[in-house]
Amino acid sequence: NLMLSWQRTAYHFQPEKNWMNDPNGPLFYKGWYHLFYQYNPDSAVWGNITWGHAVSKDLIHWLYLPLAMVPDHWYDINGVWTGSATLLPDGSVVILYTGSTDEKVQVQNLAHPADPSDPLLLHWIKYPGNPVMVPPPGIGTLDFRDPTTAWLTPDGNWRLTLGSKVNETGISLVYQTTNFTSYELLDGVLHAVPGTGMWECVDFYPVSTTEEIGLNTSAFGPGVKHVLKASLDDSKKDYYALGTYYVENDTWIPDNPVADVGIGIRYDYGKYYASKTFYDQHKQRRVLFGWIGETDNEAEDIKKGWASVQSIPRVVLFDQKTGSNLVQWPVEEVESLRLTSTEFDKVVVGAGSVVPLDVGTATQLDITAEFEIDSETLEGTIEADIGYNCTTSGGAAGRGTLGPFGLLVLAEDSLAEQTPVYFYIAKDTDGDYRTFFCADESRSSLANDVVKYVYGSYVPVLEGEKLIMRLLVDHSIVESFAQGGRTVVTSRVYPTQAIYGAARVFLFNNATAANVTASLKIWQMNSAFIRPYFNDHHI
Ligand code: DQQ
Repeated sequence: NLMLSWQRTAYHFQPEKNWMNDPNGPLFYKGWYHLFYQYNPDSAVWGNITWGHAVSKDLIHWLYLPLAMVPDHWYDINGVWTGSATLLPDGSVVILYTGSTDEKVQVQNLAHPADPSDPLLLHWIKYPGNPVMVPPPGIGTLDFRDPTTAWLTPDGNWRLTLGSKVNETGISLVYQTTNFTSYELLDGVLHAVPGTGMWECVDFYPVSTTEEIGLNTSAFGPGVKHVLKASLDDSKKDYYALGTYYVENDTWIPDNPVADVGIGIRYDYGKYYASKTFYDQHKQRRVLFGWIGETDNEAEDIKKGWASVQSIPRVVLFDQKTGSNLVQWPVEEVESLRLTSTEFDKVVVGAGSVVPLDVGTATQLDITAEFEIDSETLEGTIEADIGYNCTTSGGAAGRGTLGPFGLLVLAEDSLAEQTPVYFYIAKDTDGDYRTFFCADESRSSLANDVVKYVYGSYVPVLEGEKLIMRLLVDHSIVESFAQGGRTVVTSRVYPTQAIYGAARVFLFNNATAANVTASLKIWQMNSAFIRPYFNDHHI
């Protein structure tokens, strides 16, 4: 369908056809990155969930492989749901995943590669003793899912955690094992947060507070904090918090209780859910995948024959500068897609103006931009602007003293369609400035049957720092990173005019009382090869 084919992305992972959701079991094995994913082989809507499978040498170019696991046993006949891979010290791999049984009870199952010498890990064997974990007393049969990668404790036991809830309190249960076939539920919970509801796709991993490297999931000790992430079923948002893991009594305590899991900060303030990290032993980094769903209606997805993309994999690091958040940054391999670039040096964008940036076609771009605001304005007296909030503000069209200003991408010449990504500087009653990073989808499409939000959040800006953003633009998706990845916003948009050769980029400044100066470098991006590994003849 040519009408809808432009919505396909050029360098984001997406299935050839049909429905995809959560990333599952990412790992690096014998020279290949493996990505599994929740997949419906029969339709562009959720259902009949299997594990799709793809491999890559660089996390950007992907080869689709045959389905890794399908619902074919009583313990997963209603779906091979989300799970994780664990790489054991002897180099072998185990997978734990949730099965929805013949009675729709959620249980955890074990699988391992049929041929460990096969770098493609084409065939998987489900353990004959499955399920290996069933809902314990007090836990609902529909509230017990998504096991994490296991970690090794100093006394030689493996532990993993998985999400659940008790009443409206989201919780994470911990199981211990030595052999992956029999498990003991530990007393208490890893963590619980009242009012957050069911925790899906819990992730739990260490980050280094002293070095810019990723850590193996079993790393522990001084200079290490632990991240706990939960995907909130009620709001479909991924929240994380930094804290300390106490292996002795198996609890995790957040650094900042008011910014606890589910009530504090998020990986991404846009369309982004059910994410999962893995430790990439090949490049000593921790890499994050996230599911970017559709925000059009189901009928459109069925018409176009596919649904969802995965985010560009992001490296995750502890932010040593702020000490209170992670930074996320697209894997360096995405830069191999950069083609020609155009630089713009110190472009002055007057209050209330729009400046076109001539880069030719603007559907596949990597943009870095830095902004400076008139220092005179900052010194002057400006009215307090407390309680600014991207979502409830007037979006990019609303005007304040010191913002919004930024970029209009996937914009067409008349600006009838545009996706603004911008900063807004607000002033507190106590005179402090607070910077927000937002994306406004409200004019992203002339179609009226798609969801259009204004997204965003606060972004920490330290003394002396310029305001910087990086945008990955790819036809119907914009991934935006502020201040090196402290705050991230992903926009899923459906332009109807700003497509192919008609898509443009502009600078804009809707502040009433400040000029901004912008310097940018904009690359055209090549398409990635994302195609079947085998032709039909070989399968
Ligand atoms: N998706 C899976 C579940 C998980 C949910 C089912 C999160 O295992 O809780 O497709 O999107």
